[in-house]
Amino acid sequence: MRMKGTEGEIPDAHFTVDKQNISLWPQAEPPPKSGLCVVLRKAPAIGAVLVCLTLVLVASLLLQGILYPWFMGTISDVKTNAQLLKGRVDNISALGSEIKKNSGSVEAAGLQFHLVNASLSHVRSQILKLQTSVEKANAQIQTLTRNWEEVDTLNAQIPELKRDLDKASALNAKIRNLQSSLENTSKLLKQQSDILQMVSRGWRYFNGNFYYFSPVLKTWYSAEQFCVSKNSHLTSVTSDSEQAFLSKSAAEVIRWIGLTKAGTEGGWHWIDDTPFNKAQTERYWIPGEPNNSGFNEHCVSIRVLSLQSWNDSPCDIKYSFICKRPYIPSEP
Ligand SMILES: [Ca+2]
Repeated sequence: MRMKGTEGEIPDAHFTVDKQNISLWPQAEPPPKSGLCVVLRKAPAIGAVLVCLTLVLVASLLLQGILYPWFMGTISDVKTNAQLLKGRVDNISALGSEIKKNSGSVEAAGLQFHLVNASLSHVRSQILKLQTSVEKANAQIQTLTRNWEEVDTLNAQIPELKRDLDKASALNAKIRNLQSSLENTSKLLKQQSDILQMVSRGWRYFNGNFYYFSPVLKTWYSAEQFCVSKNSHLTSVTSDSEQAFLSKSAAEVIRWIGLTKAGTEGGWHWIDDTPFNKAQTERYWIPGEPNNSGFNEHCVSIRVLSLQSWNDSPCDIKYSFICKRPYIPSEP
């Protein structure tokens, strides 16, 4: 061991301990072991040994007094640090378990996050669709608004339109009347046309009937056959005006009419099936007629220009004759 003092004042002290032998020397290099036995043998050296031992004891005591508390303090510090470390390790373990626990939650949270993201995307697309729908609805609302404004304009025009409609209704009524008049005129024209057509064929029109005054002479039956061939019969007489018309138109030429007793038991009848009115026709006979001269006068003719113009004659005599045909308006 080497104890170093203040440089220049105290020289370094050197010593060795070897099997209960302590050697001291003043210089850096120790003396050779062969010299130790020499020292032990020397009495004055014992005091130095004692001094050395004393110094060793003092040094040991000093070391024990200084190092032990330091060592114990260090141990205590180590223990404290170890406890602190243990506490931290425990905390770290607890944190690890917490982290493990939380990692599952983090995964679940991640999954939830993805789901939420997907839902958000869906919601965004729905929002976009809704925006599109809202835009379309707005456009339709604007169109409806414009249409409504047009409806308002039309509503404002309704009174005027109603007046026009009333005028149109009045015009329609006039047109209907005109149409009716035109139809009547058309009927009359058609009737005139029919009459003219019949007149052009030699017939005369009177009070709804056509009459044909034949220029040729035929027996009563042949005359009737001729009339039938012209869609008519020998004429009947149903009124004073007709009787006056026939006697006047006969122009004092003897002409057969359609009254006969032939085919019956003495009774007069009209060949066109008009009911015979004996009371009304009494005044149409020439006074003294019918006399049934020779009991053979079964057919009637008009002989004179008078309301009393009828005479019964034999049916096979050839006279002129009068056919009668009701006027039936033809379809337009
Ligand atoms: Ca007669």
